[in-house]
Amino acid sequence: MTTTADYTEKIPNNVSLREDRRLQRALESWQPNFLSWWDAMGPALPTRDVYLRTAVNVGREGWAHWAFVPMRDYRWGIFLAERAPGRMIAFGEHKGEPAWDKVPGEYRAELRRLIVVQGDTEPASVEQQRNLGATAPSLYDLRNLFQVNVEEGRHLWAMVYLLQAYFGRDGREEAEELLRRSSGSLESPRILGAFNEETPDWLSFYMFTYFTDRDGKYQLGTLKESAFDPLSRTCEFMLKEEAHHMMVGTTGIDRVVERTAQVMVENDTDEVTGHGAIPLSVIQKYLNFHYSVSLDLFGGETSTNVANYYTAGLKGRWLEERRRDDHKLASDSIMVDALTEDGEIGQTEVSALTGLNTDLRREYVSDCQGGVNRWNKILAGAGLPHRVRLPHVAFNRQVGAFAGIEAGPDGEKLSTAEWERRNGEWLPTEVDKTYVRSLMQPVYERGKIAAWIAPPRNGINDKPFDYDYVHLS
Ligand code: BYC
Repeated sequence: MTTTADYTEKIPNNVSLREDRRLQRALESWQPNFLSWWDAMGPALPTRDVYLRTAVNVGREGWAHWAFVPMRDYRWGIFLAERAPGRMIAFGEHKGEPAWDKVPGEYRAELRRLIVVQGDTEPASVEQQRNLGATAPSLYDLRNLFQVNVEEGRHLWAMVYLLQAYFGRDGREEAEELLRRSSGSLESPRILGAFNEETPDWLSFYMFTYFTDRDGKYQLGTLKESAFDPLSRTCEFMLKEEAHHMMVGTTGIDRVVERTAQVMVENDTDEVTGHGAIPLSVIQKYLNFHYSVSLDLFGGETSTNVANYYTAGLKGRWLEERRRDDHKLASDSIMVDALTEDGEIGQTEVSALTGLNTDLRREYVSDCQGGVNRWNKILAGAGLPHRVRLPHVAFNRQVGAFAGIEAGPDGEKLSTAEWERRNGEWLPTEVDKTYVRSLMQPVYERGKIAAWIAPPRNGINDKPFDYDYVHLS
């Protein structure tokens, strides 16, 4: 296998697709359905072309090509990271055996499920972000949105390739279903909760790309450890693209906080709405929402599903090979968040295997704390005493140990009545959302930026901020 993609093919790929006519035909017959979905559910703003990167190579250097591309002509392709010759399974009951090139019959259903759940999130996010182009704060941000969108589309291709190449007729049916479900639909919603929420404004978009894309980073990181080598190599390459998406979120929130801090200092007030900025209290509420729904994406604190995935070698831990244990965990234990016997928020000891969702979630939480530290540094740098923070893991949860109770951001248990009365202090209210939406006026002029956000420090691919990143039609 070469690392460079074959762009003479209808579907660019580095998986020698032309040597497997059956698969090629199956994917080529899915392609027009993908394009119809893209036309109906992809970015709504009409554009002539956009300055985009396209993956052309999976090697270490120079993997992307940059050019102005009409979005519909983006070359969505299939790329697997290079094969690691002699790769061995690093964990679970098959530890030390050679990685699999095919799907073992006994794990077919579980692997298909993992790939379908992963695949379902990719088009969902494109659907959620469909209308954001209408209110972009700058051409730079508009470009970043579209880059994220086309790459999530490519990540859908990545999962569809696995389904069609390794799961026969079931895989082809699942590939069609991925285009049929849709975010927020009552009849046929996306599989995971966060992917049925709205992304109606750019503050939500930055929070989503910070918190929800970061779940993607950790889930892809565990699938990269998979004994099923094509899944592992697919996820490895997806992670490369994913880094940009998180940069968009991280620096997006940086810039909102920076602008708010500036307005607070200039006017010596916390009340920045009169000055067209987003109050820190509203930023905190958006953070609380996106963080808590993203915690739900890790599944329950204890889960027999995850124990089975691990033991079978399907889904590993974050940086599995750096862990200093036996990589089987059959006799280990872990403390996980739980309701105590008297119904209080506490912890309990469970087997390390059933606690693996918690293990992953903890890695994620400490990564999220990194963002909070950055934003607090911006506030401190502006000379302000205000700080943002992550709410308690029990706050606003719909999945796992705390799904059945209400808790405030400090982890205090609340009655349903108190939660009903007070949740507007912690989660965006209609008033907050309406205010944020009122700020969302498009700025499409080169080098200009909306008043509620600071410009970025750097442009994209060494281009300046005032580059003409997007040509509207
Ligand atoms: N919403 O055994 P449990 C990304 C279900 S993001 C609704 O505790 P498990 C991206 C669960 O399916 C990364 N339902 O869960 C980001 C199970 O149902 P069954 C996406 C939920 O299996 C931004 C039941 O509840 N990738 O890439 O241990 C933009 C009991 O759950 C939810 C993956 O998630 C929920 N939030 O773990 C674009 C990786 N949570 O079996 C892209 C693949 C749980 O009783 N998925 N349920 O019918 C997995 O590894 C696991 O399925 C999960 C759940 C981590 C999601």
